Amino acid sequence: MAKSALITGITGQDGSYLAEYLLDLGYDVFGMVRRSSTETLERIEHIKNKIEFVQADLLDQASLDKALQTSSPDEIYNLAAQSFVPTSWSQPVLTAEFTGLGVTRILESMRHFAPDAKFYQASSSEMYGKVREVPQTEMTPFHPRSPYAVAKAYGHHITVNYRESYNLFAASGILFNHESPRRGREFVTRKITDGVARIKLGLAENLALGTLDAQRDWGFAGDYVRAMHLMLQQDQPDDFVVATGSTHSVREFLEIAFDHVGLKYEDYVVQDPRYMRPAEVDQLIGDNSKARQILGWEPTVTFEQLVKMMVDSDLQLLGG
Ligand code: NAP
Ligand code: F7E
Repeated sequence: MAKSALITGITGQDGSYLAEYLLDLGYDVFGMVRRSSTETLERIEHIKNKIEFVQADLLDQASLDKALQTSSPDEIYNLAAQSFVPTSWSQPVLTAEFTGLGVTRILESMRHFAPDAKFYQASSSEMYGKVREVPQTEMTPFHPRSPYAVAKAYGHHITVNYRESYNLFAASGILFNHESPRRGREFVTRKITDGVARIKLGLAENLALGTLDAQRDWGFAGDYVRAMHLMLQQDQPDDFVVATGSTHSVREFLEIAFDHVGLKYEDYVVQDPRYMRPAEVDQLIGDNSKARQILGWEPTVTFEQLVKMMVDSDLQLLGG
C-alpha cells in the first residue's frame, strides 16, 4: 500500500518541492491549505490534481485535528510558518502563534489522532543567531536574534520535548538558507535575481538593499527536501543540520548575479536603511557531517549554479 504524507505549508517554496518529490516516490500526498480570498496554488499548479487538499490553519486546533483525522498520514511534514524574518518584528505575537505555538498544536493533534505517524519539524539556522561556534552543529547552543528565530527555537524544543515525553517519532531538521526559482520575492536571493532580470530587461533602474556584508550558507531547496524525507526513513527520530558547509556574503551573491548578465552590481545597487534589521545575524555556516554520515545526504547544487539558475529563471519569467 502507498505511504501517505500530510504537508503543512504545501503552497510555499519547500512544500512545492517536497510534494513533487513524494509524488514521484509514489506517496499519497495531502496538502494542508488555509482559506484565502485569492488563489495561493501558483507553486503547485502543475501537480495540484494529484494532491488531496485539507483546509486547516495553524491557529485553529479543531481544524488541525480534523486534518489529521481525514488524512491519517504515515508522515507529517510541518513546513507552515510565518517565515519572513523582518515581518517577525512588525508582527511578533502572530509570528509566535504561527511559527511557535503552531508546532505544539499540530503535535497535540498528532498525539491524539496519529500517534504512530512520523513528524518532521522545519527548524532553522536562524536559531543560532549570534553564533556561539563556527561552524554550527546539532550541539551548538542557540542565540536567536529575531522574534522569528525565538519562535523557531520554541518549535524546535517542543518537538524534542514531545519526542521525549510521549515517545513520538518527531524529528527536527535544522535547515540553513535554501533558495530556488520558487523562493518568495522578498527574500534577498530572489529579490536580487528578480532585480537583475528587471534591470537587464530595462524594467528597473536600480535595486535597493540593506546590508551587503551578511553571510549565509545558501543551498538549493530541491536538495534540502530530500533530507527532510530521509530523516523520516530512519529507525530513530533525531535532529540534523542540513547545510552546504560554505558561506557567502550578499555582496558575493550580487557579483555573480550581475556578472551573469554582463553587468556590475556597483552601478545599480543602492543601500536603503529600510532594509536594515534591528538585530542582524552576521554569519552562518553549517556542519553537515551528521546528515552526510547517518542520512547519506549531500547537496548537489553549488552556490554559483544556484545563483545562475535563479537569474536565468527570472529572465525567462519576465520574457527575456
Ligand atoms: P514559505 O515559502 O514562506 O511558505 C510558508 C508556508 O506556510 C506557506 O504555504 C503558507 O501558506 C503557510 N502558512 C503560513 N501561515 C500559516 C497558517 N497560519 N496556517 C497554515 N499555513 C500557514 O516558506 P519556505 O521557505 O517554504 O519554508 C518552509 C518552512 O521551513 C518554514 O517553516 C520556514 O520557516 C522553514 N525554514 C525555511 C528555510 C529557508 O531557507 N527557506 C530555512 C530554514 C527553515 P500561504 O500560501 O497560505 O501563505
Ligand atoms: O536575508 C540581508 C538580510 O531575508 C538574508 C528565511 O527563509 O533563512 C531565511 O531568513 C540576509 C540577511 O533570509 C536585504 O539582512 C540585505 O542578513 O533572504 P533573507 P534570512 O533572514 O536569512 C532562514 C534560514 C529562515 O529560516 C527564514 O525563514 O540578507 N539583506 N538586504 C536583505 N534581506 C532581505 N530580505 N531584503 C533585503 O533587501
